[in-house]
Amino acid sequence: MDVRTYRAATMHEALAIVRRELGPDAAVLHTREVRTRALFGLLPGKRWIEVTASAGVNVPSRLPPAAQPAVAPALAGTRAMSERLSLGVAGAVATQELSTHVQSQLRDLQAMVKQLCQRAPHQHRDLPEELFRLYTDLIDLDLNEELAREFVDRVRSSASPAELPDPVLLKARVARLIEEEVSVTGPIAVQPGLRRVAALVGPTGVGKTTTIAKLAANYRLREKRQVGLITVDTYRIAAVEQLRTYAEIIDLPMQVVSTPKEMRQAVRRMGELDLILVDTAGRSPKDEVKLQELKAFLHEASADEVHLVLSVTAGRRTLEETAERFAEVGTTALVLTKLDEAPTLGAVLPLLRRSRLPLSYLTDGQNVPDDIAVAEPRRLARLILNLH
Ligand SMILES: Nc1nc2c(ncn2[C@@H]2O[C@H](COP(=O)(O)OP(=O)(O)OP(=O)(O)O)[C@@H](O)[C@H]2O)c(=O)[nH]1
Ligand SMILES: [Mg+2]
Repeated sequence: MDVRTYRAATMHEALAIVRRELGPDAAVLHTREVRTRALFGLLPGKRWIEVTASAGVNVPSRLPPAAQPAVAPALAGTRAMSERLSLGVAGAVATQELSTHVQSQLRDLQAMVKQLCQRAPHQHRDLPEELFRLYTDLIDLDLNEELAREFVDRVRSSASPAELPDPVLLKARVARLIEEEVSVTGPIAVQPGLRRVAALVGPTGVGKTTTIAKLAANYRLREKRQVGLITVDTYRIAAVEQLRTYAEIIDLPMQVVSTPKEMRQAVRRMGELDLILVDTAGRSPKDEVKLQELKAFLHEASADEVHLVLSVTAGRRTLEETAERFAEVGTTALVLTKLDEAPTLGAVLPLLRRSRLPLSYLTDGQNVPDDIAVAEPRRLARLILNLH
């Protein structure tokens, strides 16, 4: 690569030399000011401008337009004009495309708003102001539209016109409707000598093992029942250890099984106990093979109760679809966990209606054994409506 250095008294002169020697397309790579020394280096000498340039480097020329030869301004002007024009044209095309895109989105939005406006008054135009507010409050609490409207209609048909302006009374009416909507199992019915097998199933991380520990501790320590634990959670060492730790603290027999056959043997070995709690590995509701495997384990356990554990922090749709998928393993009840973490609980109602499962327990914290309660319609209704 041909790199050369030139010196001149001024920048203008230096660049003129560069242009003359290397041509107008030469790239200026570096400029600096240098001083020579006079009188054996004792006196300050002359000031020079040093320019390093090359004709062989493929970088945009840093030569200023002022230093270009006479024809250059005209050419540069034409080039600049054409660049401006092409930029202008491209810009105009881009702007055009953007505005077409924005316009089409605006049209979609307008259509959507129009549709909603047409639908809303049609669906709710008959509602007096107070009931419309109640409806929107229920939607805010994460109830689906269908249930919210149903509750509002039922409140309307039972409330007198004089009662309508009273929001507290309207909420109390909804609370009663929710109570009617919720069915519960009560606590696991444990009787001395009548071995009962209850299994907990559900997606990963929802709180199955923690809930088993809470149940085990309550039945063993508070109700003095003979309780045993079985876990089929063999693929995750930590999960087995988690349950074993609880078993040791509460002083319970525990067995780990890895096949359905071992499950049958384990249950038989615990035949003298009052309650056997079966912990299972978290399963993705989308994994059909794993669900079938789980079903086989539960079958061999002769489970009297299969509690589906769901965390209320999941969205409404996830809750409903998960319950639907787990139905095929024979779920009989629903445990709702992490009530303490969910901002709203309205999604529980469509879940209960769609799954048709009764509620068994509610958990609202990580503390074993305290953060668990037998599900109770009145408490759940108050929690859903934020009535404390
Ligand atoms: N905030 C809150 N955390 C909970 C509750 N129940 C369980 N957890 C926590 O949720 C996490 C997972 O709990 P696990 O009991 O291990 O869940 P799991 O369903 O057995 O998980 P896998 O066995 O991995 O499927 C732990 O940190 C628990 O302490 C609850 O009601 N509220
Ligand atoms: Mg677990």
